[in-house]
Amino acid sequence: MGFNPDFEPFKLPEEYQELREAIRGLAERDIAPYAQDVDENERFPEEALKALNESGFNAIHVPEECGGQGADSLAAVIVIEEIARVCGSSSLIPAVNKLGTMGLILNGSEELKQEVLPDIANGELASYALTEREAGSDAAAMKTRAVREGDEWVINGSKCFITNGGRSSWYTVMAVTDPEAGARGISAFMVHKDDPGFRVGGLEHKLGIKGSPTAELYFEDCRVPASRMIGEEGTGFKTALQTLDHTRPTIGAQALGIAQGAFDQAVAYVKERKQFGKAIADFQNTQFMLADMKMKIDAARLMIYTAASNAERGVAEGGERLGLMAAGSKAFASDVAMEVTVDAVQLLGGYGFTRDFPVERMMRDAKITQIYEGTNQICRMVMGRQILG
Ligand code: COS
Repeated sequence: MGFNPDFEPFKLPEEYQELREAIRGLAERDIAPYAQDVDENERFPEEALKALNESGFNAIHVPEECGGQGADSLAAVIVIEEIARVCGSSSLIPAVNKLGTMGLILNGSEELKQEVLPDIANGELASYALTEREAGSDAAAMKTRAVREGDEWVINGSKCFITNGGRSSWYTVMAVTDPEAGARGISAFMVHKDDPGFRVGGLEHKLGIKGSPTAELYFEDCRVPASRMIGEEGTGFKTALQTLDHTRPTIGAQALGIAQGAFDQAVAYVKERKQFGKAIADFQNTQFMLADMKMKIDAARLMIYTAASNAERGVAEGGERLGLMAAGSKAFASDVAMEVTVDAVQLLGGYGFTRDFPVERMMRDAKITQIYEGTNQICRMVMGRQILG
């Protein structure tokens, strides 16, 4: 079989390359200059939100019929990757907008989509509320309860670790509607920040992604119209897990971007830094470290892009199980991000340990990617179950 130079399965089509150039330019111009300040002051990246909203990169996944751009999963991961390359906190704007709306997009009614999604396309934020204090990896053990009263559902309980909580207008909330039915007794709702009985609690003080608020949510007789349920009663846990099958690659993309950002910083530094009369780039130890970092990043990128493309085909083909690749790409890319950022700090030596260079921030930001949207242990468990059928 002869090599056909026109067949380039591992080269992105031109429109994705152009997208990367556009978002990289925006990220370097409008997001990178504020990343250190956002981290040090633990403040929301307002500049990033403005730039992303103005350019439409805030939520490119929202379908065209709901006022969005209808961009595919591969485009979405490229956007998240490029933002994360300069600021992990800011990359959570498009990533969590997708997480907070994916269940609705997959399983919600047209009316509910029209009620919610135009707001997100127009620059408001969405979040995803699954986790509770006593129900993290074991998400089906949640206690938040929704009871039907006439044309409304009344929700009571609390959620924690909600990314962009307090900044979002819309929340996808999973709650128990039938306590006797286990995972099949959970339903998903869209809750608005102005719904009566909805309250945002305290913020977490974290190791990294300090620009993105992580909040508790309280539901105290919180009333939502019955039309706000996503899909049928009892399908909420499936919606929650299907969502994660689509969005774990987006967290993988965040990890990939953080790794690439740290790698780029390290490459620039070793060419400048001189010790023993030459640039440290001239030492074989440095070259071997960079080679290992590059191999891992390239492998992670292939996995993430494959998982994202797979998710797109899954939608087109009617919801095939996507979990294996989604969980694997997220776990792999986040482990890579941790390893690469630690190595980047090492290559910068004492300077890498200071806040004068961004690699220590990237190292701290990388850690959460091994934990959220399914710890890497849960991701491996999801993979194990699928491998063994
Ligand atoms: N898509 C759709 N449905 C799925 C699914 C998927 N990917 N995975 C499982 N389901 C269904 C199962 O088919 C089962 O439904 P039926 O009883 O109708 O067959 C139901 O969901 C329960 O599945 P299972 O028994 O496997 O649930 P478990 O409680 O054993 O485990 C895990 C589910 C551990 C995979 C899940 O709780 C999980 O992913 N936990 C991590 C949560 C997480 O990622 N949190 C981070 C939140 S975002 S920061």
